[in-house]
Amino acid sequence: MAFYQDPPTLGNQYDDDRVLRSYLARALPREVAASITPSLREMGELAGGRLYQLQLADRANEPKLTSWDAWGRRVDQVEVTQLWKEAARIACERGVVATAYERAHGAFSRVHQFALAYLFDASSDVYTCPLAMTDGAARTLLASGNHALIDRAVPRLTSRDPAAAWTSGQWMTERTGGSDVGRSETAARLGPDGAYRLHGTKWFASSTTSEMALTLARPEGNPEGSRGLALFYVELAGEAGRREGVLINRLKDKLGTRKVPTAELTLDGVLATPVAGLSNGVRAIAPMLNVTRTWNAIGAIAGMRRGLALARSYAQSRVQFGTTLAEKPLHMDTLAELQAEFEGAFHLTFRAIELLGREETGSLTDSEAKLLRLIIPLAKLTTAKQAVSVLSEVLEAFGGAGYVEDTGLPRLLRDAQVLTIWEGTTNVLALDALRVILKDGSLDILAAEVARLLTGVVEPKLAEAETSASRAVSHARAWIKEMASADRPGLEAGARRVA
Ligand code: MFK
Ligand code: FAD
Repeated sequence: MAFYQDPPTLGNQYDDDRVLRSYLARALPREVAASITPSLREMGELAGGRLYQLQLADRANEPKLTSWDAWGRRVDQVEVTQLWKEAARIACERGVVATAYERAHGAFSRVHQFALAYLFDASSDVYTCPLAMTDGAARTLLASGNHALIDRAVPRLTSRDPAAAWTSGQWMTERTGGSDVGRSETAARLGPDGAYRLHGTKWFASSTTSEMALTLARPEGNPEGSRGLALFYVELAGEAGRREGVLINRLKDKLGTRKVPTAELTLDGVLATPVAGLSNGVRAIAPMLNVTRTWNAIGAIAGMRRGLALARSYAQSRVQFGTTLAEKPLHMDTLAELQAEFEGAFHLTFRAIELLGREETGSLTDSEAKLLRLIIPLAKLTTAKQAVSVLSEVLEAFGGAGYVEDTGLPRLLRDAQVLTIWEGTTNVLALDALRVILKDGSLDILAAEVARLLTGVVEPKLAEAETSASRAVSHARAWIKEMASADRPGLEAGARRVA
């Protein structure tokens, strides 16, 4: 009889996740852990079951842009895929954003919310992109103190009712630069009616179907550079769903994130409301950057975990040279090394999340606030790189099947590659981290954190880790000191190594 392989399978993605469950048992008070477990188990069931099956079935579909109707009217309608529609409903009803704002468990609500996001992400075809920006927009509006906008948008951004809920876009990048946002050319013109209208181009706008966006534009007469930009709120949920003043020029043809309708936009007089004054827009949007970068790390660890779950399943059934791959010492050593990368990334990410939750509930010390400011760019840049290399190995763990589209596996690597680019590239975040270190002295705080985490560790292997971690921090400190005194280009060139 001919031989056929079985595809890898997934179980309940919460029950199967030893790392998540043991972390939650350590990090949360017993009653909080008990209270959130049913919601996580339910999400784990969806992620390994119905949503995963739908994702596989929906694999070849992509979002579609219709620019004109049959009678020549410009319509710019984007139709997203079936999985995205289902993911939107599930995310809304299960509170994948809302949980953080309902704060049923105080500072621990961020851990609960991001645990939901982590379980949901890998079966969502990157629907976590609009969710990240929605979370970031809610956080940014709340930080702005603009009560009119907070009252109008935040209840919708954090709603659990799919009929009422909004998502948000984040329109920062222009053709002039996504890193150097200060070069943005979009102008904000004040009309005789006292309202601002925006004119310009946004070069990458991922959440094309969102009901609102936060964006940067330069009020006329403002100086060049990032301080001359202001943060604006744009509402897109028009009466008939028409986006007055926004043209979708085309959807990008991308390596990955193929289900995300990333568009090039022309802002042709869209109405916009200043969020926090008429300058210093980058400073005003910074809360959004920190939240979406945390989501990026969640995307990285969720992708690694999914790849490893599939590879472990495959290793149980694939037979080569007389035994399953699970019985091959070298194959299992290969997977173990990937698992170690994933677990390190997981704990770094959730440490940032714990601090974020405490920041939002006003219980951070000064030095923890500095640690959080440093740990977010470090977590984003580190986990993104890990995801690319781990998922490249995961594909190899399937042999040729890992390279074949209808297994659904190549998507894992393609979707990981963007994690190093959007929300600040590796270099930009390394420079951000370096600036924070130079300004806040947070390297000492990081060193104290490493020492705290490893205190009392008796296993010889981990004691070795403590020594090498402490040594790395000392090297970075000595090197920065040497470079900072004389050599700015040398200092910048080493930012990645420091990070
Ligand atoms: C599962 C996946 C989920 C993720 C989905 C995401 C979808 C993709 C969406 C995108 O990619 S959106 C576009 C994201 N774009 C970026 O991340 C921009 C990358 N570039 C940078 O981050 C640059 O470093 C930056 C634009 C911030 C440089 O701006 P400036 O104005 O030239 O630099 P500056 O002077 O460092 O920053 C201005 C102010 O903001 C300063 O405060 P002050 O005015 O009080 O001095 C900074 O301290 C503050 N700031 C900058 N970054 C901050 C911050 N504050 C807190 N946190 C930060 N991260
Ligand atoms: P550049 O800024 O030109 O960078 C090019 C290279 O130069 C990079 O390697 C970078 O690391 C390096 N570099 C830049 N400055 C320095 C420096 N000072 N020192 C050393 N190296 C440096 N943007 C949005 O605003 N909203 C979105 O919804 C959105 N969605 C996206 C979706 C996808 C799929 C992608 C790929 C991008 C999206 N972006 C979005 C844009 C993204 O944020 C930018 O592409 C990113 O910030 C980099 O900007 P850039 O493309 O202009 O590259």
